[in-house]
Amino acid sequence: MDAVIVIPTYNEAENIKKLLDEIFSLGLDLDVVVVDDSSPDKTADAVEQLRSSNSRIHLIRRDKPKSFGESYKDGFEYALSLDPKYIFQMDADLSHPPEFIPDFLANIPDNDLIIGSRYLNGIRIINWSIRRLLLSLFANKYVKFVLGLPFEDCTSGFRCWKAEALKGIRMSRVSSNGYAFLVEMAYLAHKNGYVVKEIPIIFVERRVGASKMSSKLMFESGLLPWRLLLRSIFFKASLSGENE
Ligand SMILES: Nc1nc2c(ncn2[C@@H]2O[C@H](COP(=O)(O)OP(=O)(O)OP(=O)(O)O)[C@@H](O)[C@H]2O)c(=O)[nH]1
Ligand SMILES: [Mg+2]
Repeated sequence: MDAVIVIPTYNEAENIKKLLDEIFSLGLDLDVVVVDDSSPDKTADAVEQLRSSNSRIHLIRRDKPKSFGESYKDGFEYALSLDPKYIFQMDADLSHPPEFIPDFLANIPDNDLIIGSRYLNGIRIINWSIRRLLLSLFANKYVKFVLGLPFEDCTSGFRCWKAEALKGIRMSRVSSNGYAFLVEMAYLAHKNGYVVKEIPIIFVERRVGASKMSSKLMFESGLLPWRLLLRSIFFKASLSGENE
C-alpha cells in the first residue's frame, strides 16, 4: 500500500462523508484511519457506516481524555501497523482539499516530510478574518524565529511523512497538543536532520461545524518554543539528532 491518511475528528459528522468521498474518488492506493474522540455528534457512527462498504476506511474510537495530539499518536501507531510507504495528516473539516494529495505523493519519495504550506510564495487562505490571518502569520514567524525553523508554515496540519521517517520520531516524548503538537513534530523532524519540503496548498476555512482549537491550545503553542529550547539545552541528545 502506498499511503495511509490519518484524520483526527471531533464533531465532524457533517464533514467526514464528503471528505472521504473526495479522497477515494482520487482513485489512489491508500487507506484512511479516522481517529474519533467519542464525538457527541456521533461522527464515529457515520464513519462506521461508510466502513461497511469500504474496507479501506479504518476507525479508532478513543474513549480516553479528548486530545488532538494523543489522537494523532494513536492514529500514527495504527497507520504504521498497516505498513504503508507514506503517512498523511489531514483535518476532517474540508480545509485541506484532497486534490493536493497527488502533489504530496509526487514530492515525498525524495523527502522525509512534506508540509502543505499556506504561506509559501504568497498567502492562500479562503475565508479567514484578517484577525485570524494575522494571528496565524504571527504564530508562524514567532516559532520560526525562536526555534530557528526554516519553514514558512509550521502550524499546517496537512502533511505527508515517509513512514520510515515517522518511525524515527520518538512519539512517547511528544507531549503537546493542538497547534503545539504540529510545531513540535516539525521541530523534531528538523532536529533529526530530515529532508523537509514545503509545497503550496490552498486552505479553505471550515463551512460546517465548530473550531476546536481553543485559546488554551494557542497559549500552549506560545510557550512551546521555549519549552523545546530548554529541553534541548538540558538534554543534549536532542541536538545530536537522536530526538531525545
Ligand atoms: N480526535 C480529535 N480530533 C480533534 C480534536 N480537536 C480537533 N480535532 C480535529 O482536528 C482537526 C483540526 O481541528 P479544527 O477545529 O478544524 O482546528 P482549526 O482548523 O485550527 O480550526 P478552524 O479553522 O476553526 O476549523 C479537525 O479534523 C478536528 O475535528 C480532539 O481533541 N480530538
Ligand atoms: Mg479546521
